[in-house]
Amino acid sequence: MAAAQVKMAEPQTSAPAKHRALGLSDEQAREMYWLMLLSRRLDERMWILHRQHEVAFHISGIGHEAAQVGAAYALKRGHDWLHPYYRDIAMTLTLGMTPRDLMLGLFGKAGDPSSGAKQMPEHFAFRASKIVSSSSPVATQIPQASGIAFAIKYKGTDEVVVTCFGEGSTAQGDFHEGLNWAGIHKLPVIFYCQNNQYAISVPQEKEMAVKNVADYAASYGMPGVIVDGNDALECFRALRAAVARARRGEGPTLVEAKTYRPVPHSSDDDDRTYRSRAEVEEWKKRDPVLLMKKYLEGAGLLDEANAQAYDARAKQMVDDANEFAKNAPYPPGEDAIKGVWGALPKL
Ligand SMILES: Cc1ncc(C[n+]2csc(CCOP(=O)(O)OP(=O)(O)O)c2C)c(N)n1
Ligand SMILES: [Mg+2]
Repeated sequence: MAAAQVKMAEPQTSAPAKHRALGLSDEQAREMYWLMLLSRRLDERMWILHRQHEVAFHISGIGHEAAQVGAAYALKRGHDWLHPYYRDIAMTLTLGMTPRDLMLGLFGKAGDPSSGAKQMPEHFAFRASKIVSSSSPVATQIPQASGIAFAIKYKGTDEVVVTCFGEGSTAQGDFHEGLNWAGIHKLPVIFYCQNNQYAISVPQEKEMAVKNVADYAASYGMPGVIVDGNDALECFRALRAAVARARRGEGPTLVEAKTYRPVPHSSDDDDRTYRSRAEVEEWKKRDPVLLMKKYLEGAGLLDEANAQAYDARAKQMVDDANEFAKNAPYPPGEDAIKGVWGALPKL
């Protein structure tokens, strides 16, 4: 099965009926934009907080907002599972985490729902939305997601699992083992690669010998789909189809969203050492938040006054989350052993 080729869209001109043809209401299309914008503003603040030495580390989802909001829209919140990776800020916001939740994690304060401030920032987890905590070694979430999908199949429910990772992570054995297992057992899991073309400083051609991550799907007996990762509606379309296939019991899908990371890999990276400013500027023309805004304007669903109101509301929520987390207490020292070894019998 060869990967389906999808043409990368030019900066989007209006296609007003596209979201309705996908079964999305005008309100839902606007909400997708809102979540992308909120994620962007929150993420920008997190960078600033790092540069002000308020927090120790940040790893960003900037540029991935369309890929994430589009995909999260295809899931039933609280019913389906997400085994995320560290860029999934917009995905976790869409599935019900709040800016306060995410800021508590960034500051490492008490009440951080991801890990009670034990993990590094952006190691998301949120029990109410079935968002599973991941480890730092990349790709470990992939076979674990297949394991969850195996349990779902064993229990006979109609839940599905989405797991996210970058294209560099496909160089790990875990990726291949996870897909192989899911392919053999026709498990209800979607492998969602957010291909931003780099693994820190390593470009894609030094990560893999094939052109597309989706090309690997054929080896594991599942469809491989390529989608424009800067187009939220296209990502929704691809994930919705993959989720429906998984729910029907037909097995896994590998979806590759082609996108770009216009910021450094993390707060501790200087991307000027491995890529040109011209390349970054070229991709900024296809900024997913701007593309979605243009789409809504073309569809007559957003004007300048609405857009400014959205921005003001996002800033207010980010300010609130920032203050809330900054002023929150650190967890007491004894919490370090809670939820880790605490449940084990004393030796
Ligand atoms: C097994 C392992 N090797 C190396 C690292 C260090 N590391 C953290 S993120 C990363 C890049 C991963 O690239 P990709 O999978 O493309 O995701 P992206 O960060 O580009 O979204 C690396 C090498 C790690 N966390 N785990
Ligand atoms: Mg990458």
